[in-house]
Amino acid sequence: MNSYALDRIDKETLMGDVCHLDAIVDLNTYPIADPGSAQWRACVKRIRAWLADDGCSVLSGFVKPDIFDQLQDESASVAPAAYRKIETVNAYNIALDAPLPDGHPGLIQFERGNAFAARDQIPRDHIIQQLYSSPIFQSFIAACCGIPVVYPMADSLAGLVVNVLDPGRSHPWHFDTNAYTVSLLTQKADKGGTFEYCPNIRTSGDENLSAVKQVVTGDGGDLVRRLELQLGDLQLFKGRFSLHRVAPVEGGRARLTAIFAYCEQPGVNGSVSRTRQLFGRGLPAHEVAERELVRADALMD
Ligand SMILES: O=C(O)CCC(=O)C(=O)O
Ligand SMILES: [Fe+2]
Repeated sequence: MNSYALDRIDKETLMGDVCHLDAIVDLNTYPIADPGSAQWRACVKRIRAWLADDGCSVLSGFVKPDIFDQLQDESASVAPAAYRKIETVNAYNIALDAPLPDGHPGLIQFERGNAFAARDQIPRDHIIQQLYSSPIFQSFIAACCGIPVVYPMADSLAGLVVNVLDPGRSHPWHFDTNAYTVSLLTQKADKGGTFEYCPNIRTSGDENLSAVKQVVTGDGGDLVRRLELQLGDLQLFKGRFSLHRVAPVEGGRARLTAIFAYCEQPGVNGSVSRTRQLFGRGLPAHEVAERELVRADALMD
């Protein structure tokens, strides 16, 4: 790895970035602003070990407690703008009439009740926008994922979203399109809204349909782990291989998470159909992406 890809960025930008991060991140516990230092390496090593073992790593108290109120208020302010459309889906997010053999877990259908506020609906000065765009944060994320560099998406909708789960709603069992997902809890539900996941239940070469079927039919048993995330916790998660869901939210308050989507190549946009499904609209850039879609693996979704 080169100097954590920061050599591409001028010094002034980096110093400004450190100042921003110092106001947001608990840099004593998570020394991300000092790339390559012994503390930074130790922190990255710990996170990579968790990810390899569990498919998930939670950085508790990543955000400083003195900005919890701001973090929560900001995401609560964009939540009303989220595109709300209750949909019927399957764990692979493929067409409900896709030809699948009898007994296939993709035939099990769920109600997807979460809604996404898109990046262009989140003010540029919000904490989550600053984190998403931070070169130092990106460099730390790349190292944790074991890749030389990550890029923010070119997509001005899907790159950064607030995932809104209103009371009574859930985000059902699914796999993500990205290998890694980075998210930050910005508002906790009063009750419910537990994150549940099955570490590395499939690989790029093996769908492991029987285990997936067990989980999606409610018989997951020991395959399922549960996480009670707290406000300000950063979560790194291997969502392409680990089936996961957010259980129904109870009480009077929505559960909110910021989801940071990064790619290994610059210039990536989502596909037209997925963009319309998630946000109820698309942009010209999505038409181009549709024609030039590059696949990273041969999995079905
Ligand atoms: O909001 C969460 O904690 C999980 C969201 C998720 O799984 C997703 O957006 O794919
Ligand atoms: Fe997901």
